[in-house]
This record gives sequence, structure tokens and C-alpha cells, in this order.
Amino acid sequence: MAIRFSVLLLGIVCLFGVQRAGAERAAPNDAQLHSAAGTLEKTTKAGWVQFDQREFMFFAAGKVWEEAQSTCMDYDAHLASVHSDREDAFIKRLIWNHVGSDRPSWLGGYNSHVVPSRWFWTDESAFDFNSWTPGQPDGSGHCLQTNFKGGWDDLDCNQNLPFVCARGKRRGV
Ligand SMILES: [Ca+2]
Repeated sequence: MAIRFSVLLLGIVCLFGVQRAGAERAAPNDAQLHSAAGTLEKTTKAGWVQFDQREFMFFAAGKVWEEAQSTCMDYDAHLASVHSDREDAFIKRLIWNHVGSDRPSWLGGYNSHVVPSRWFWTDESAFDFNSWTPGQPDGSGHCLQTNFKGGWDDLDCNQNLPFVCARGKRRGV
């Protein structure tokens, strides 16, 4: 009887230990994490990830660029604009953290049909930074994807890609 009780007690202790370990593993979701650049990142309860003064969300389900932008707007957001290497690296890390790969994804860049060299962001912030893959943009589309051979690419807007939305105060605004 004493042995059986001991086994039962051991079982309870082990179960409690496993639960505790599980809770500790889950904790970083809500913890404040420091990126390689030393910037504070924090996942909000709704799943948006705070970076500097904006919140970002990766949507894994592929959509054409215009529908992706429309989905962002449903969340009071836009397809993400990018204004620095830090933001570019953050967005790539956000995608990696969700899918475990450098999945090509839509950002908010689009170009003028009249003057193809002119690029804009859907959030109307200045197109003051770029991270084009060498040889891009090559005129293959009017919408901007990231994670194309490590950088940005102009692509046919009717392709279905995952996408990144951003909301909140834009840099420099
Ligand atoms: Ca291209």
C-alpha cells in the first residue's frame, strides 16, 4: 500500500513538473524579447508583434496583392512599408518565426504604371529605403515581394502570396 502510494505521489510530482516545464517554454510568447538589433519586440495578445512604434502581423494564407492589402485594412493596417535595414530584417524574422523558412511574401510596395521606376507604399509613407535583390526590379510586375533570393522583387500582383501587415504610427510621421 505504501509503495503504491509512493508511485502515485511520484506520478503527481512528475506530472506537475512537466506542466511547469511546459509553462516555462510558453512564457517567451508574452515576454519582452530583444532582437539582434537590440530593439524591443513584444507580441500583443491579439498576435500582432510590436516593433518600434508599429505592430506587424504575418498572414500565411496566400492572396493576390490587392486582396492582401484589403485584408490588412480590415485590421486598420496596411501591407507593411519598410524604411530601414532593421525593419527589413525584422520582417524577414517575423516570416521565419511563423513558417520556418524565408517564404516570399507581399509587402506594401507598388509602382507607377506610367513611370515604373517610381515606387510607393500603400500606407503613403515615403519610399525612402529599398532592399532590391540584384537585378530587380526588372519590370516583371507592379507589386513588391520580399524574400526573393534574399531581397525584394517586383512581381505580378495576381500571384497568391502570404503577406505582412503593419499598423500604428509610421516612421518619420
Ligand atoms: Ca521581378
